[in-house]
Amino acid sequence: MYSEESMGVCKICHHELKTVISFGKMPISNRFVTGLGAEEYVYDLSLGWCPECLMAQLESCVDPAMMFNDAYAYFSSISTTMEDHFREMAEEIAGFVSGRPDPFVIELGCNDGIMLKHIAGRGIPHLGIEPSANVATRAKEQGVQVLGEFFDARTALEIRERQGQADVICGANVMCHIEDINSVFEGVSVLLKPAGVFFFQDPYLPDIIRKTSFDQIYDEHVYYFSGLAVSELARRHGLQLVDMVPKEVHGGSMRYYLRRGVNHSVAEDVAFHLSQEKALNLHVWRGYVSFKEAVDRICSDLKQTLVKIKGKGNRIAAYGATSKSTTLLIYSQIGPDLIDYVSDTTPTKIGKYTPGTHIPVRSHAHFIQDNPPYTLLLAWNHKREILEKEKRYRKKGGKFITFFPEVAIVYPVNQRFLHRERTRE
Ligand code: JHZ
Ligand code: SAH
Ligand code: ZN
Repeated sequence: MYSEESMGVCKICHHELKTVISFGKMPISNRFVTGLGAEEYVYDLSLGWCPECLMAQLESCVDPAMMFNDAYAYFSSISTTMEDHFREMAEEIAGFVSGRPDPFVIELGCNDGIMLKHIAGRGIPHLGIEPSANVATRAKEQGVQVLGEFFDARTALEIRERQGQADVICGANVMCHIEDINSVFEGVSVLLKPAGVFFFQDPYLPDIIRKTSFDQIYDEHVYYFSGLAVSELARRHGLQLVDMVPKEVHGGSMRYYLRRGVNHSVAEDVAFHLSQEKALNLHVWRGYVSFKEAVDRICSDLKQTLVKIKGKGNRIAAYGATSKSTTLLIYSQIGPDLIDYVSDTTPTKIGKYTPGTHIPVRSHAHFIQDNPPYTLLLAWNHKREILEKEKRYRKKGGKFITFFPEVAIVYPVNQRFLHRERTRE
């Protein structure tokens, strides 16, 4: 189901949404531009919140086939942090299925096989569901079994018919991408063995609100989950939220564990996280009213900081041509006049231009050679890994500019200690 006409209505319970923030017209966040003449597809990006089922979500969505296809720009295996993270996830799954008869593991959105290659390597029967053909090919090259489709209730029935039910159904950074999430949950509840586990992780709404990390809001992220909303969604589909485990990746994520049925023992942490979410007022409209103001403050601080630095004749590069920076750059009106280029290690992004803002994407080798005095850290979620990787750049005087929860410049005082200069009084 892809529905421009359902704009402003909750995709889960059909209640009217309340608008949290509108960003205006945006291009497709992962569609890097080859030639500058061509017109880009645009849509209205706005975040809404449903007062009935408590789900934060986009008010209108982009057709999934326009985002996830054979030219998908995001390859998961771009960071060693994520490689480590998914190796651990595979170990947890292997532990869970060990000793079970006929184990079967399904991952939605397996991308380039970053997680499932470890399951395949252990000889555990598995299936990755991955509609983006180019990344799926990479997964297959690593011995992963892949079904090149969009997962929904229909695909679930087809898989069950062919291969039976699964012990584990999981997904990272994919559940929040699927507009028809009711169909996904319906599919999971028929495809999961009665004693199986369904778990998924996505950026956590309370982290987005606390840090004002509004760049997480873009076309691919249809939903912004909280435990409150996930437990309600699970309930509607005969599933139960039994555990919640925070993960540091992607700027603050939450992993949700669900089981079929309703009478499971629930980890104490669930009540803890739900009460924290209520303390942030995420169950009432009050929790969302000041978000736009906080976003606008960061955008204007960031723009002013860059204008000041550029005004003194400095070159400014950016680091990480991320999908999420599309929202940040366009909404803050930061373009090639302020940023000379974005450094990125993804071969298919290099030589192209950022969507909407048209900043050139250059190789990491170019960045090292150019040695710009300032670098805007767009891939802020990989900060630890990148600051470590760029020790030499920093030692030579290179400064990173960060912006969440406020604009700051990371100075290389010495290798182990980071001094942060506040840019606001
Ligand atoms: P990164 C994508 O988001 C899209 P993005 C998607 N919607 C989602 O939810 C998450 O992933 C999972 C580059 N880089 O991870 C590589 C370097 O150049 O923040 C990437 O292009 N050098 C599915 O796009 C980008 O930065 C480095 O050392 O916001 C990082 O993209 C590192 C670590 C990364 O995801
Ligand atoms: N799990 C990986 C990939 C995230 S990128 C990680 O965390 O890094 C999101 C992936 O989900 C993309 O590769 C995209 O093609 C895939 N995807 C999008 N809609 C999907 C759907 N309906 N079913 C399965 N995968 C989907
Ligand atoms: Zn709703």
